[in-house]
Amino acid sequence: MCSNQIAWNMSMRRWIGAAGLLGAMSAGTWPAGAATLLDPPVFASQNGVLDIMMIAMPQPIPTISFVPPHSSTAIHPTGWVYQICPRPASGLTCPSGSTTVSPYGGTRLALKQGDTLKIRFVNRLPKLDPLKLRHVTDPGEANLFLNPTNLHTHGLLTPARAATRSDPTFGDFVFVTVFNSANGIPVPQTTHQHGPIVMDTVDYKITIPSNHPSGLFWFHPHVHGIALNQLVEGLSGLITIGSVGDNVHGDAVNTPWPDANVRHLMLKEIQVLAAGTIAFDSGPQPVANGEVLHQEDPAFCAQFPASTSEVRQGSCPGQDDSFEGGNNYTGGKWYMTVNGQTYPTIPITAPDGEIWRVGTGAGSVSWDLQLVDDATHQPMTVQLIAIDGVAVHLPQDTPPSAMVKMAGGRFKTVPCPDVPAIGSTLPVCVNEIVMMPSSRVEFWVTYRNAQGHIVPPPRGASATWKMIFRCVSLKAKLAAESSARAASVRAARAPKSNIV
Ligand SMILES: [Cu+2]
Repeated sequence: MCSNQIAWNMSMRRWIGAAGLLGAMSAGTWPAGAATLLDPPVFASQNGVLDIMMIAMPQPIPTISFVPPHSSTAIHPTGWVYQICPRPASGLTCPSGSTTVSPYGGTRLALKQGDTLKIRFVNRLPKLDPLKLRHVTDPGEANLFLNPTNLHTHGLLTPARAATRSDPTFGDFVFVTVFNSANGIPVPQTTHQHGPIVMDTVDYKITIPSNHPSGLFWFHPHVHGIALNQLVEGLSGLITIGSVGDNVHGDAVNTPWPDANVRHLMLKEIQVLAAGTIAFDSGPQPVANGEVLHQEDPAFCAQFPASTSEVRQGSCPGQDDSFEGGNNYTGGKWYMTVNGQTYPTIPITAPDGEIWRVGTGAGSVSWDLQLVDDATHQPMTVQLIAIDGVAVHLPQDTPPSAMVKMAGGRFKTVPCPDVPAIGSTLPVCVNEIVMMPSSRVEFWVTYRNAQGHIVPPPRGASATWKMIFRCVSLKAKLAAESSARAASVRAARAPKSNIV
């Protein structure tokens, strides 16, 4: 997958302390044409308040250029994005101009302990073809094709508060559904209607407790039956509370890790179709070139490249799965992006390396990630900083087996050479990270050799962030042995949506 080209070219300084110091950077080298990764745009609280308008709406994705079969014209598929602008803004629209953003890759809401997050939330999502939706025939779900949505702040320790007569705002209340009146009026359902229905807009007011842990969180829609579709169209973003430096200190003089050496990476994935006929729950339906398959299919791509010439840099080609009773996705593409960018370059310029805070807005994909040294083809060791918004803080007598167990087997823990325990905390290093839907992981990236030692990087050193495979079968093994070392998309046959 998630193929990010990373280029190092630096010389080593003496490393000190838990998070360490690493050498100075000179000009990096990476392939021409690979765009440099940009951090998501940020809306930060001021004087204890972040007050924004957030509009869920369709928009072409400029960073994805899909060329259909027998065509030379690229299509920018239409995803669904959160357009965000500061309030007060008049009405239910954001002004055009630089204060309004609507990135497919996601926006970061930067909050502090004690803040109040105020969001005027607006639904301008398109009406959908009910024949292309799952669950629309389930009891109480006949309105799903009108594309109702809402907002959930995943991981925040905040009450699920409903509106009252005296306070019409909602807290993080996933039972309210917001309909776009342009799509028609929802028909009353006799069952499975769990919360209030509102038209077009709702005001959220979410208070961050003054003792809330610092960490990485995210936001996404939470209307049951259609949250998967909205996620894979692009509706998600990041939330940070406090700073990395609240938990991580970088050196012997114990200064907090600087925000300047922190990256935020949002992993998203989207399936784009070539024109043809696709079987949905309702039966076969025609689809157009560039149409997004938001009723996502884990079998869209073959798990392994068909040959060594199939280079999977930020996408994998649709497969003909009809021989297994599935669909023929030939000509389509499953894009795996970082901050909305396909196969970006990440130049590491900070002398101390960087902390990467990674979130996933995937609908059903589990990302199995390794940072692979391009020279040795070995996975590089990184130091784990936080998991799912919780800082890693283990007593010094914790055995490695316990670490693996506590992390639910999602990491491959490896020795952490050159890293002394600081205080009572044991450093944890890994060289493989599995991110299931909704998970977050934060780790420290610096140049380490094949034995995991922090060493001066060779001139022009680079690594590629890859999605690797875990399935062991004869077919898989043969394919793996013959596969190219290039970055690759491993579209695992992951379980269906697991969004909480
Ligand atoms: Cu969630």
